[in-house]
Amino acid sequence: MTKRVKIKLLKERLALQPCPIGLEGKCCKNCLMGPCRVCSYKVSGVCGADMDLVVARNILRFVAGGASAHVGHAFRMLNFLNSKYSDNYIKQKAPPYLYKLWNKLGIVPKIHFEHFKDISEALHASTMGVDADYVDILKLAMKLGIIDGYYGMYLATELEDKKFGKPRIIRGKLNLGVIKKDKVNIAVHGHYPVIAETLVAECKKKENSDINLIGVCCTGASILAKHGIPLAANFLLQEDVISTGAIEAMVVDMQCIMPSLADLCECYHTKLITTNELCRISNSTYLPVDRKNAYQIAKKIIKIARENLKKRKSVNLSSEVREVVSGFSEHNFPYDWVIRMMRKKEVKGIIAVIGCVNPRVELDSWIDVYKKLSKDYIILTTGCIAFEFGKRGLLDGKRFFHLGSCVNNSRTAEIFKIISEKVGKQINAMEFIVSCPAPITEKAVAIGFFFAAYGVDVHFGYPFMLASDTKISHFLIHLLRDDFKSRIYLETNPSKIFKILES
Ligand code: BF8
Repeated sequence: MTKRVKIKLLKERLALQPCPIGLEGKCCKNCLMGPCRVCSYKVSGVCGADMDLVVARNILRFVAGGASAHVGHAFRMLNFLNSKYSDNYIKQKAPPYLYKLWNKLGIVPKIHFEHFKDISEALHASTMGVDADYVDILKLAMKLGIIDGYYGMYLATELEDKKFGKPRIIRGKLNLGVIKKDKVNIAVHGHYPVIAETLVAECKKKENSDINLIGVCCTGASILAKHGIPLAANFLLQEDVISTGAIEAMVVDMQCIMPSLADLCECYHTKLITTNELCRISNSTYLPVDRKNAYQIAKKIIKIARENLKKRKSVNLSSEVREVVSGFSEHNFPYDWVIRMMRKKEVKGIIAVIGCVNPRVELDSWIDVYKKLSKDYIILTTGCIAFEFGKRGLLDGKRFFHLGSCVNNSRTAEIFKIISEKVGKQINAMEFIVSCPAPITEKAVAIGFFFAAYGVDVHFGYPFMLASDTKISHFLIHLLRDDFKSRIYLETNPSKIFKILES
C-alpha cells in the first residue's frame, strides 16, 4: 500500500456511518441466538428480553468498560508505587451524607479490591438469562460509576500527584505548532503517564536539550498541567501529529490510541513505541516499562529517536500555537473568589465541560455556547474538550480553568465538594453541572454515572443509548432525582442548553 493510499484511507474512515440500532443500544449481542435487533416494544430478543432490558444491559456494559479502564490505570499506579489504598478509601473521600446514601442503597464496594469483582459481576448480571430488571441493572451502573470515580479517577490522580508532584498554575503552549523542525521530536500519548514523566525528567538534562518532548491526549494534558510540557494534540489530532513528518518517536502507553497509528507511522519515518503490556500494536517497538526500568527505557527512547532523525524527510509543520494557563487543581483553585462571586450573584454556578471530541459532533457551536455561558458560569475543563478551548484561546485561568486529564475529573469532584462544604450546602443543592458534549469512549459515560451518583446533573451532547425512546431515559431523568437528586440527560442542540439549565 502506498503512502498516499494509506493516508486517504484514514481520512475516509469517518464516511462509515454508525449503525443506528447499535447506537441506541437496541442491538443485543450477548448470546449466539442473536444478535437481536430489539427496536420497539412490539418485539423482543429470542430469549424474551425487551427493549428496556437490552438498552439497560448495554449501558451497564459500557459503564463497566469505562470503569475497568480507569480502575486499570489506578491499579497500575498502585503497582508502580508498590502502594496500597485504605480499606475505607471511599468513606474517607466522599461527603459523609453521600457515603451514607450509597451505603443504604448497597452500592459501595467494601472489601479490598472488591471493585474488580463488581466490574466482573456487572458483566455477569448482564449476560444472557441473569438480571432481567432494568432498574436493578441501572443501579449497578451507578455503583460502577462510584467505582470509576474513587478506585479509578481519584486513586490514579492521587497516586500520580504523590509520585510526580501536584500541578501548579503554569503557562504552557498548545496545538500542532509546538512540533519543532530543528529538534528531535518525541510525542508521548495515552493516559498512564509513567514513561512520559520519566521522559520529562530526562529531557530536563542539559545533554538532552536537542529533544522536544510534546504531549498528546490525556498523558499530554497531565504533563502540561504538572510541568508545562507543550500539548500538541487531542484524540482527534493524533494522526496529524505523525503526518507532520517531524516526529522521530511516538511513545504510547494505553487508552485512546488509534490502531491506525501503526499504518501511519509506516508512511513516515516515525518509530511507534508501545510501553504497556495491555496495549500492544503490531509493527511497533515494544519496550515494557516497570518500576525498575523506567529510566533505562526513557534513555533508550531518546537514543532511538535521535538516531531516527537521520531518516526524516520533508516536513509539513503547522504554525498554530496557543498560550494557555493550566495546572489548576483542588489544591490551588481560587475558592474564596468563586464563592464571593456566587454570593454577589455575579456567577451562577460552575459547569465542568469534560470528555472527548467526537468527530461526529459539530464542536464550534458547542464552544460558542460555553463561551456565552462563561459570562454567568465558571468553566472547569479536562481531557480532549479542554484542548478545543485552548485552541480557541479560551484557557485563560480567569473564567476557564484547565484541570488536566480525564482521570483528573476527581479534581472537579473535589472542587465541587470543597465549595459546597464552604457554603454549607449539599453538592446537589449547588448550581454545578457536568457537560460532555461529544463523548466517544466508555470512560466518558462512566464519568457521567459517577457525577450523577455524586448529585450533579450530567449532560451528554451525542445521541447514544441514553437517547432511546425507552423507559431508560425516564429512569435517568426522574428516578435518579429521588435517590441522588441528579439527572443524566441528553441535549444535542447547543442552543437549547440554556433552557435546560434554567429548568
Ligand atoms: O481520557 S477525552 S478521547 S483522550 S476518553 Fe480519550 Fe475521551 Fe480524549 Fe483521555 Ni478522556
